[in-house]
Amino acid sequence: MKLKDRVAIVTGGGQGIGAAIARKLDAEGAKVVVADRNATGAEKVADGLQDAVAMETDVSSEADVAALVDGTVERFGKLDVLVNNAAIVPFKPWDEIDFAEWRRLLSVNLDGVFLTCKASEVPMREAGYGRIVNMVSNTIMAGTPNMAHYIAAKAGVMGFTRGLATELGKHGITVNAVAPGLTETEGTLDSPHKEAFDFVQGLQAIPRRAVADDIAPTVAFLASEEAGWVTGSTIVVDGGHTRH
Ligand code: 4PL
Repeated sequence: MKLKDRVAIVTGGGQGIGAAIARKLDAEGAKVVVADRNATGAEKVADGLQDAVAMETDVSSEADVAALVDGTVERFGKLDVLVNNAAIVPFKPWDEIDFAEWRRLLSVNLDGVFLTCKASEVPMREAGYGRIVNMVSNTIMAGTPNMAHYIAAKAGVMGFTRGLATELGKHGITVNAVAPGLTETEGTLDSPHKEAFDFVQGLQAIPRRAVADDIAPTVAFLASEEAGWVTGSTIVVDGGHTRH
């Protein structure tokens, strides 16, 4: 058990890759706060875990994020691990992305990461220990169509990961990113992304569809104590699609 008695927040933990991460951290012994805008989804995931709670959270809201971090420390006494997984995953041709849509995506997928890191860093710095894992995407490397604003935000998170790692290393806090490729989830299967599976599979080194459980173990490793010398890195977990 890599995470015995560690306390973790997983944003977007109510479904998809986030839910798989919540279950994996739980299996490794962590107490998990499942944060999601969808309270029902978060509760369903938390109910299946050993010592977990659901918290309804919109990561683009500073007040929600403050309540999430304060609530975690109140409930479990500390915060060791923050997994920034919550995101909008759009499928929008460039011609349909107007400025309002661009701003909305950036506010959730990029500002949301700023807010959770800003709030979580306080108890982590006090403890002199922390693990921050930011979920990005191999679309940064692939330039996947119909997601220009999403790619911009994820590349922003990757850059932020490097900058924040530099500033927090002296406090015992590591900051890393995980970049999945196209993965089977409720979200991708219920969207135009599902049309891309066969094409993407043809580009991968390993010819099968990714599932959320293919992604979670890499997150658990970076969240663990033994990953202490890894910081500022982005690990691509995409079956060899981009080979970065
Ligand atoms: C290759 O992160 O990485 C579709 C949708 N295709 O969200 C993603 C690829 C999608 C991706 C992603």
